[in-house]
Amino acid sequence: MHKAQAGPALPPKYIAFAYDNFEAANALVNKGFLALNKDAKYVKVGNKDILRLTPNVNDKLGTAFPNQRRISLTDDRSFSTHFAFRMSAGSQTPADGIVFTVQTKSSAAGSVGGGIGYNGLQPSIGIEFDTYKNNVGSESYNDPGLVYKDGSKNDTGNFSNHVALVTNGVMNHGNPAKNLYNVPVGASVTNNSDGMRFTDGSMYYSWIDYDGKTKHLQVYLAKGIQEGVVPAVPDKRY
Ligand SMILES: [Ca+2]
Ligand SMILES: [Ca+2]
Repeated sequence: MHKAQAGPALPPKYIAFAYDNFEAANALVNKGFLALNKDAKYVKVGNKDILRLTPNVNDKLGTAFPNQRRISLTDDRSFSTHFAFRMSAGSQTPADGIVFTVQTKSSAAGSVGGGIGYNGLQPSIGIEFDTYKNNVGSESYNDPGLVYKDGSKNDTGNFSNHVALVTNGVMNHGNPAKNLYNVPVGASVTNNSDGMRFTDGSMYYSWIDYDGKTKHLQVYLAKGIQEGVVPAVPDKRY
């Protein structure tokens, strides 16, 4: 952080912030740096204060957005982010997943269900980690079924496990103009061994880098930091 200098204020060239621990005493948290919505809250797990978007209960919704300092992506600006997440399987098909989104609509945005909180959010881009196959009725999104690490498929039920790049909250992967990339991530067969199944209770790490000059967006995903960086979504230009 830089102290303000005397003289006319210049627009910031960059801003950076990091949370290693969502500690309640964290000054940025207490000052409302992040807007937490609906069921999102800080809870303690072990000796860590984490941001829990939703509890493991049906029909919950939680979002968190920077509340005070918006980041403009005009003038070819770039961004880079890294975060860790964990989703736990319950007694039912786990749903619906989480999304990292960059949007300018509202710090209170969010919606419940198969839209993973960002359905129709415009303008926005979203990188979703989707665990539920929504392919019927008003939630016909052409989500892929489950694909295991060895390449075999399980298309029964509503299990899914994919990463996708979506613009303007157009959830249907059958709309290639808005829904730019969609790739199943190899899941483990047993839900708790090798492979990358988002709801196996493991900690997952994602890096998302956007180059404003080349308009390239890269998403990386790893299970367990010691396993290194595994690209899940190849470089995609749009
Ligand atoms: Ca889905
Ligand atoms: Ca999806």
